[in-house]
Amino acid sequence: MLEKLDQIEKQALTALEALEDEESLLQWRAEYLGKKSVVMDAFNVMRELSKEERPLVGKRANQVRHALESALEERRAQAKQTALAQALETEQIDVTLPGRPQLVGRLHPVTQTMRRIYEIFGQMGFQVYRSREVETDDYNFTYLNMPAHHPARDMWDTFYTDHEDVVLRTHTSPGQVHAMREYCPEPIRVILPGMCFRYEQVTARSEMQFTQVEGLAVGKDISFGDLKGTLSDFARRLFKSDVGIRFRASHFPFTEPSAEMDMECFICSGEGCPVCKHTGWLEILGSGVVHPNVLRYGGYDPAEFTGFAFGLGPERITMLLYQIGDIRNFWRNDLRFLEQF
Ligand code: FA5
Repeated sequence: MLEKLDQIEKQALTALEALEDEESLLQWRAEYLGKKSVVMDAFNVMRELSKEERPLVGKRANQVRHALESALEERRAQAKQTALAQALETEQIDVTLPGRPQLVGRLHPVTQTMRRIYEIFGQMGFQVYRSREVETDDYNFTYLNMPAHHPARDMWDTFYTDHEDVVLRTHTSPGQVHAMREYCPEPIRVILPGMCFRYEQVTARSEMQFTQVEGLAVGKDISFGDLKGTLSDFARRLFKSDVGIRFRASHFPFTEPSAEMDMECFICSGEGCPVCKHTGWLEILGSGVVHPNVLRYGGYDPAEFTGFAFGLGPERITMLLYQIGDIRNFWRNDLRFLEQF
């Protein structure tokens, strides 16, 4: 048996030298180290051996097994090295090729402005209140003090739907009444952001679809002075400078008195250009003291409560912040434009 083991060891090691690929190495392993191999068989036949022979054969069989196992591992490592050397020789890597850039997405410039607006009003104690984009005629008009057939409705070119009384909201103001009905009789300090839709001629400063951020404060002793202070402070925080602003008397059926806030046109520095309609000023929001009828529709007693409201246009503000000359860029999906922000 001992002689047989010596012979097998020699034979196995010689055979191993000629092998390279993993498949033939596995075959070799099965033949010389597998269950039915001579080496393993030596352990099985031990029982039949004499007492003296048994430990000698056992020891030798173990030695051979270990020798073959380590020879196999060594051969495997060698084969790996050879394969690597061959690959380096034949497959060339051009390290001077430019890498493939990873496309990283980013927030739309208007979304960035909206988030800045939330942050500033958040610091002033306003919470974000989400309201629906599809509205009933009542919320978009009637509860905002514009009964059916009232000519003031013409101030907003409206997308009507096939459903009677259902419109795409023309402004975020209907959210005022939703918020009031939910919070009444508590005081309110909310902003209501979202998309609005108008059946309008698209120009450099007006889109059919645009965002607004509405603001609403309802409580006791709230005055027009609070409105002016809040909005002036907002403008200072947003533009981080003493940008020229002005309040201009205006009219909205749901506020009395009403005012629009303009900002000095950044594009022409007040000289006049198509964006500011050659006035030097850009209107960015409408505002006013909440009309008593609207408070009543919201459930508040106007003898006890007052409030102010405003609706601003993030697109217009983004145009001012980055000196963008045409509002239509926001929906063109042109990456050359969007990647600048
Ligand atoms: C309103 O929509 C009123 N709901 C605002 C308001 C709220 C007044 C609360 C009083 C109290 P106006 O139509 O002016 O008002 O629009 C408000 C702002 O939305 C404008 O100043 C402008 O910044 C923006 N805006 C209006 N129309 C467009 C448009 N077509 N494209 C882009 N921005 C617009």
